[in-house]
Amino acid sequence: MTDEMTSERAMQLEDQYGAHDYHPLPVVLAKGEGVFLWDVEGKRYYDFLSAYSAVNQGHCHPKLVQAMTEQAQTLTLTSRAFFNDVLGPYSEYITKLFGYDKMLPMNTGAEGVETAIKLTRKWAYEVKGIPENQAQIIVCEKNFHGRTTTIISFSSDAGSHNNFGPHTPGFIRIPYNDLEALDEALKLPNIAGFLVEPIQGEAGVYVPDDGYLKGAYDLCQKHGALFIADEIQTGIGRTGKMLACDHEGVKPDILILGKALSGGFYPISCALADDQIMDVIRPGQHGSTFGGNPMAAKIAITALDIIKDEKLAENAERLGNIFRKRMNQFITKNDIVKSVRGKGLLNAVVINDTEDSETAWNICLKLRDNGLLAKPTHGNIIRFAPPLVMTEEQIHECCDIIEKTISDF
Ligand code: IF1
Repeated sequence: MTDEMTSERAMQLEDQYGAHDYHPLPVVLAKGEGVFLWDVEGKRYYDFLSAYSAVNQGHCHPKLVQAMTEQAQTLTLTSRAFFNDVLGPYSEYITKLFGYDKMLPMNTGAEGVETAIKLTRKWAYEVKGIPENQAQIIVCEKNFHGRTTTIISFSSDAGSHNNFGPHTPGFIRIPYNDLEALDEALKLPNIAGFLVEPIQGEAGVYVPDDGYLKGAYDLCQKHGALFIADEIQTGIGRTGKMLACDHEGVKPDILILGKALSGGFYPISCALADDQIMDVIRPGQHGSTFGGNPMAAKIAITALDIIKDEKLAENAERLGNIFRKRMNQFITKNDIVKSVRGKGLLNAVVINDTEDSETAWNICLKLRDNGLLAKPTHGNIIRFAPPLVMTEEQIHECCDIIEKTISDF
């Protein structure tokens, strides 16, 4: 009989037997439902991280529980060595929903990004005619696209990058939100594409100037390079539209989705593109054991249906405006919060302290005590990203908690 589980015991076990690749906020969660989480001792919290925007539909959404349970009792995995009866309908559904000829199913977000990189390089050699092994992909300073060896090769974050070499070549880093820099880089030889987050999440919810995405897209078109949008965190309703690119009417050449594509039930990602790009991949040139499995396909269809049926993008737009309005009013009444930024329900509050300070962390500890879970992205930036199923009454209650916590700080 294992000992009674307590928060203390859970943290001790994880510390002793788990790699220390994270520094979690000291809270141990045991149950989730909608916008709420409960810890081992039964204390309830508002979730303002949504598992980094993977739980846009709310924790344990009943329709996703039902879809996963039914498929789990029917057929979970065949591998792509054979066909299954769900991948086809899912492929049709998602390509028509986002307006692309084809989709390539993977699992984690990083695998979705790696797929986009491989598609871009192969397209560069076989369609654009760039000399073999010379393709360059432009990325941004402070990017976050995942943790694989190739992806961290172009990270500007020392902790993600250092001592994981030798690094994969073929990437050029430019400043984010800088069309001049992009235009200059696109003039360099052998440019295959530009990989960008429509809003930089981990960097601290950096929202680019209005027109940046459209300007970047147009520059890529002008120079014959692919515009590749990583909507793994900003997509699926999070920023108040189905995609963050929708705010500027931009349709990426390659669209990468993940996280909330599964509503937090299962790692599901994909890359979408039209035939001229997607058809460079021939049988046996890419794939994954779990990619496109029938359970993932069923969950993804349901997860997307929920976003549409419950109008969660519209809800995110409306509640995000209320949140930023409240925070901007609060800023005038205290000197700890410097600014608030974001789109829809992807927001961050900038604390009036240095990037290496503990202030944001300490505020998050107090928020936890007051029943709201959030996590700093840097020493002075706290991300606030609740599930998109929140109500207006709840967002006001959460603003009350945030304002009271910071005022008492
Ligand atoms: C961690 C945050 C980090 C992502 C974008 C691809 C991926 C992510 C825009 C990779 C993943 C997660 C990973 C997690 C923390 C979180 C994160 F920005 F969301 F906060 F790290 F930057 N593109 N983001 O945000 O997707 O392979 O994880 O499924 O690694 O610490 P993944």
